[in-house]
Amino acid sequence: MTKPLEGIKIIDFTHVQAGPACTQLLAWFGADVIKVERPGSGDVTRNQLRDIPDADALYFTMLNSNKKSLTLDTKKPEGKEVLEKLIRESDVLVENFGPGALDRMGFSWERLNELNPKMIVASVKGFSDGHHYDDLKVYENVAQCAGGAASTTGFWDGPPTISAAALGDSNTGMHLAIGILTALLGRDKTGKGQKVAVSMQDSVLNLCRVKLRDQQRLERVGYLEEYPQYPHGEFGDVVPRGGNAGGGGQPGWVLKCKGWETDSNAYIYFTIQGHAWEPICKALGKPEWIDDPAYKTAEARQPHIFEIFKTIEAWLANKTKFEAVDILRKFDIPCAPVLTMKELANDPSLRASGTIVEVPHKKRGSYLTVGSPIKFSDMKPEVTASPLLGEHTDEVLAGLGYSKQEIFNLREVKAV
Ligand code: CAO
Repeated sequence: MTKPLEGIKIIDFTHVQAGPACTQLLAWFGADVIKVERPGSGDVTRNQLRDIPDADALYFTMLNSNKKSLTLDTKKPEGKEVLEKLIRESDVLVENFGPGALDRMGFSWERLNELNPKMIVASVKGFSDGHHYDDLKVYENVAQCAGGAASTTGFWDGPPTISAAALGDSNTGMHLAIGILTALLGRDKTGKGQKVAVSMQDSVLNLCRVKLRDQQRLERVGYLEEYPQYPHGEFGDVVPRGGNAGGGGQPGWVLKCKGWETDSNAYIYFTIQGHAWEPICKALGKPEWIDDPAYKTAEARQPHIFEIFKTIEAWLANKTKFEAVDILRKFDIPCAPVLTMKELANDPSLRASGTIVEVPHKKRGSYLTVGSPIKFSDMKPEVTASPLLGEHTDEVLAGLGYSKQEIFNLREVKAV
């Protein structure tokens, strides 16, 4: 089958993580993504945290698969001219420069819309347009702090904490991809392009939706019954950090398994789902808890939830995290081992599903990456290597009608 986004041409003016994650996703699904990079240096991540001296860093290769690379100095008049040609025949331009950079380059939304009224112009910024911080440059952890994730992550007696998941970067890229696809569908109806903007703060906050729920509940009733602070601790006037408590109505915690003394990941996440209480008691060998009024309901259990978790940990003491889950799954208890990156990298199920893929690369040899987390019945997105810097410059320029001599001339003035 032809891929659904085949025929959609995207100018990928992105760098670092938030923008590249978006355009990589669109490339997996068939879009022709041309990454425009500064001659000589390219995306800064090509050089960041290198593990092989002369080869593109994994930071770059894992966020730029399936793309083409065109080097172009868009501050030089010759480079601007090439970009204008590209804009005239592209469907989407995606960028995540610092505030105002595209305008300073001479490509404001008005200008882009004038050059190609059908083009969708998609941007990531740290804060939304008009926000009182909209002049700030933003990286991942800054966004996690600005979007409410840091103040609500971690333990109550520790500082605000950053998640390892890229809530500010890749998450914002995924939001932008949804915006772009929506605008493409819109264009089918109206014939017009539009500007799509996503801020990192908004994208983080969107994922912290339940914490805004909790803020309102706290203001109304003064406590949050599913947090570890309830009923013995104190609540202030802001949503506290809840450690490893469940975010919904199901209490849960990270519990020690056999070997935790030496293995920092010998843990499972255990959820006490209300209707699973009976199977939990059976699995733990505590049938007497099933009808005991002190344990029978979620409300009754909450005051001594940590005593219950301790009992479960005693049960787990002679079971590895994998053995424990193998027993608990038979009782339909929502749980999972705490998996390390090493375990995930070697997980046969993730390899089989295409979620972890091995990609051959011209300079690096093979490397592992995360493939499409979205699965389709009629398409298996194939991951191909990220491009070398400027690998497709000649091909893209020839496609725009430039002759060999003209390409040579562009090289002479260092525009490509
Ligand atoms: N040719 C010539 N110039 C180019 C170019 C090209 N091909 N590509 C980029 N540039 C220039 C831009 O025009 C800009 O120049 P000016 O600042 O002189 O106008 C400059 O390179 C890029 O600026 P920047 O602000 O984007 O880069 P930075 O390294 O200073 O900041 C970042 C990086 C990520 C903080 C900033 O881009 C940003 O805030 N982006 C929006 C939020 C975002 O996406 N952050 C997530 C990054 S992932 O962690």
